[in-house]
Amino acid sequence: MQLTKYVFQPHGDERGQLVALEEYKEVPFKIKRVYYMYDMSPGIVRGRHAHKNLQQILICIHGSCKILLDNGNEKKVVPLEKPYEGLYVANNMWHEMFEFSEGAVLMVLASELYDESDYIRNYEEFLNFYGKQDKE
Ligand code: T46
Repeated sequence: MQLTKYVFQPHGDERGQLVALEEYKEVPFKIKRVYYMYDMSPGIVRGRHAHKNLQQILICIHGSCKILLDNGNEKKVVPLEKPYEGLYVANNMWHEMFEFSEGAVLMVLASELYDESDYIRNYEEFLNFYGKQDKE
Protein backbone atom coordinates (compact mmCIF):
# COMPACT_ATOMS: atom_id res chain seq x y z
CA MET A 1 0.00 0.00 0.00
CA GLN A 2 1.39 3.39 -0.95
CA LEU A 3 1.26 5.92 1.89
CA THR A 4 1.51 9.65 1.36
CA LYS A 5 2.32 11.54 4.52
CA TYR A 6 3.09 15.18 3.91
CA VAL A 7 5.45 17.23 6.04
CA PHE A 8 4.32 20.80 5.45
CA GLN A 9 6.72 23.71 5.72
CA PRO A 10 6.14 25.76 8.88
CA HIS A 11 6.91 29.48 8.60
CA GLY A 12 8.38 30.08 12.01
CA ASP A 13 9.82 33.08 13.79
CA GLU A 14 10.07 34.27 17.38
CA ARG A 15 6.26 34.69 17.47
CA GLY A 16 5.52 31.03 16.70
CA GLN A 17 4.72 28.81 13.74
CA LEU A 18 2.37 29.15 10.80
CA VAL A 19 1.52 26.55 8.17
CA ALA A 20 -0.16 27.64 4.92
CA LEU A 21 -1.85 25.15 2.59
CA GLU A 22 -2.95 26.02 -0.92
CA GLU A 23 -4.92 23.87 -3.31
CA TYR A 24 -2.86 22.28 -6.12
CA LYS A 25 0.29 23.31 -4.25
CA GLU A 26 0.76 21.67 -0.84
CA VAL A 27 -2.62 19.98 -1.36
CA PRO A 28 -2.99 17.94 -4.59
CA PHE A 29 -6.68 18.73 -5.16
CA LYS A 30 -9.15 21.61 -5.10
CA ILE A 31 -10.25 22.11 -1.50
CA LYS A 32 -14.05 22.21 -1.51
CA ARG A 33 -14.62 21.64 2.20
CA VAL A 34 -12.81 21.89 5.51
CA TYR A 35 -14.09 20.26 8.68
CA TYR A 36 -12.60 19.42 12.03
CA MET A 37 -13.44 17.34 15.05
CA TYR A 38 -12.65 17.89 18.71
CA ASP A 39 -13.88 16.83 22.17
CA MET A 40 -13.45 13.16 21.28
CA SER A 41 -14.36 10.82 24.12
CA PRO A 42 -11.54 8.60 25.44
CA GLY A 43 -11.24 5.32 23.55
CA ILE A 44 -13.58 6.41 20.77
CA VAL A 45 -13.12 5.23 17.16
CA ARG A 46 -14.38 7.49 14.35
CA GLY A 47 -14.57 6.96 10.63
CA ARG A 48 -15.06 3.27 9.86
CA HIS A 49 -15.99 3.89 6.26
CA ALA A 50 -14.57 4.43 2.78
CA HIS A 51 -15.47 7.01 0.18
CA LYS A 52 -16.26 6.30 -3.45
CA ASN A 53 -14.83 9.57 -4.80
CA LEU A 54 -13.66 11.78 -1.97
CA GLN A 55 -9.96 12.50 -1.44
CA GLN A 56 -8.86 13.99 1.85
CA ILE A 57 -5.89 15.16 3.86
CA LEU A 58 -6.05 14.60 7.62
CA ILE A 59 -4.07 16.92 9.88
CA CYS A 60 -4.02 16.57 13.65
CA ILE A 61 -3.55 20.28 14.34
CA HIS A 62 -3.53 19.76 18.10
CA GLY A 63 -2.59 16.64 20.06
CA SER A 64 -2.26 13.29 18.35
CA CYS A 65 -4.24 10.38 16.99
CA LYS A 66 -3.80 7.29 14.84
CA ILE A 67 -5.28 6.50 11.46
CA LEU A 68 -5.92 2.99 10.19
CA LEU A 69 -5.84 2.73 6.41
CA ASP A 70 -7.19 -0.42 4.78
CA ASN A 71 -7.35 -0.95 1.01
CA GLY A 72 -9.12 -4.29 1.32
CA ASN A 73 -5.89 -6.26 1.00
CA GLU A 74 -3.54 -4.52 3.39
CA LYS A 75 -3.84 -2.43 6.55
CA LYS A 76 -1.51 0.23 7.92
CA VAL A 77 -1.66 2.37 11.03
CA VAL A 78 -0.24 5.86 10.72
CA PRO A 79 0.31 8.13 13.73
CA LEU A 80 -0.43 11.84 13.33
CA GLU A 81 1.51 13.67 16.01
CA LYS A 82 2.56 17.02 14.57
CA PRO A 83 0.48 19.99 13.37
CA TYR A 84 2.63 20.18 10.22
CA GLU A 85 1.98 16.57 9.12
CA GLY A 86 -0.82 15.58 6.77
CA LEU A 87 -1.99 12.13 5.74
CA TYR A 88 -3.50 11.70 2.30
CA VAL A 89 -6.53 9.42 2.33
CA ALA A 90 -7.50 8.39 -1.18
CA ASN A 91 -10.97 7.42 -2.26
CA ASN A 92 -11.72 3.68 -1.96
CA MET A 93 -9.69 3.52 1.27
CA TRP A 94 -11.35 2.24 4.45
CA HIS A 95 -10.21 4.47 7.31
CA GLU A 96 -10.61 4.68 11.05
CA MET A 97 -9.38 7.34 13.47
CA PHE A 98 -8.58 6.34 17.03
CA GLU A 99 -6.34 6.86 20.08
CA PHE A 100 -7.06 10.57 20.18
CA SER A 101 -5.04 12.32 22.86
CA GLU A 102 -6.89 14.55 25.29
CA GLY A 103 -7.75 17.83 23.57
CA ALA A 104 -6.88 16.54 20.10
CA VAL A 105 -8.25 18.43 17.11
CA LEU A 106 -8.31 16.63 13.76
CA MET A 107 -8.77 18.87 10.73
CA VAL A 108 -9.67 17.48 7.31
CA LEU A 109 -9.27 19.08 3.88
CA ALA A 110 -11.71 17.49 1.46
CA SER A 111 -11.92 17.45 -2.33
CA GLU A 112 -15.74 17.32 -2.43
CA LEU A 113 -18.74 18.74 -0.65
CA TYR A 114 -20.49 16.58 1.92
CA ASP A 115 -22.44 13.78 0.25
CA GLU A 116 -23.79 10.88 2.28
CA SER A 117 -24.18 8.75 -0.88
CA ASP A 118 -20.38 8.81 -1.30
CA TYR A 119 -19.90 6.79 1.92
CA ILE A 120 -19.49 3.01 2.14
CA ARG A 121 -20.18 2.37 5.81
CA ASN A 122 -20.49 -1.42 5.63
CA TYR A 123 -17.14 -3.23 5.80
CA GLU A 124 -18.39 -6.36 4.01
CA GLU A 125 -19.69 -4.23 1.18
CA PHE A 126 -16.32 -2.46 1.01
CA LEU A 127 -14.41 -5.76 0.94
CA ASN A 128 -16.71 -7.28 -1.66
CA PHE A 129 -16.19 -4.39 -3.97
CA TYR A 130 -12.67 -3.04 -3.47
CA GLY A 131 -10.93 -6.11 -2.05
CA LYS A 132 -11.91 -8.24 -5.04
CA GLN A 133 -11.30 -5.41 -7.50
CA ASP A 134 -7.69 -4.96 -6.26
CA LYS A 135 -6.92 -8.68 -6.62
CA GLU A 136 -7.97 -8.85 -10.28
C1 T46 B 1 -14.20 11.05 6.95
C2 T46 B 1 -13.58 11.12 8.28
C3 T46 B 1 -12.10 11.38 8.23
C4 T46 B 1 -21.85 16.95 8.00
O1 T46 B 1 -23.01 17.39 8.15
N1 T46 B 1 -21.01 17.52 7.09
C5 T46 B 1 -19.74 17.10 6.91
O2 T46 B 1 -19.02 17.67 6.08
C6 T46 B 1 -19.27 16.01 7.70
C7 T46 B 1 -17.84 15.51 7.54
C8 T46 B 1 -20.11 15.44 8.61
N2 T46 B 1 -21.38 15.91 8.75
C9 T46 B 1 -22.26 15.30 9.75
C10 T46 B 1 -22.71 13.90 9.45
C11 T46 B 1 -22.87 13.28 10.82
O3 T46 B 1 -24.16 13.56 11.31
O4 T46 B 1 -21.53 15.22 10.98
C12 T46 B 1 -21.87 14.04 11.68
C13 T46 B 1 -20.62 13.23 12.01
O5 T46 B 1 -20.08 12.69 10.80
P1 T46 B 1 -19.37 11.24 10.73
O6 T46 B 1 -20.05 10.32 11.67
O7 T46 B 1 -19.33 10.83 9.28
O8 T46 B 1 -17.92 11.59 11.28
P2 T46 B 1 -16.59 10.68 11.25
O9 T46 B 1 -15.61 11.34 12.14
O10 T46 B 1 -16.89 9.25 11.47
O11 T46 B 1 -16.06 10.81 9.71
C14 T46 B 1 -15.61 12.06 9.23
C15 T46 B 1 -16.17 12.32 7.83
O12 T46 B 1 -17.59 12.23 7.85
C16 T46 B 1 -15.64 11.36 6.82
O13 T46 B 1 -15.94 11.80 5.51
O14 T46 B 1 -13.58 10.59 6.00
O15 T46 B 1 -14.19 12.08 9.17
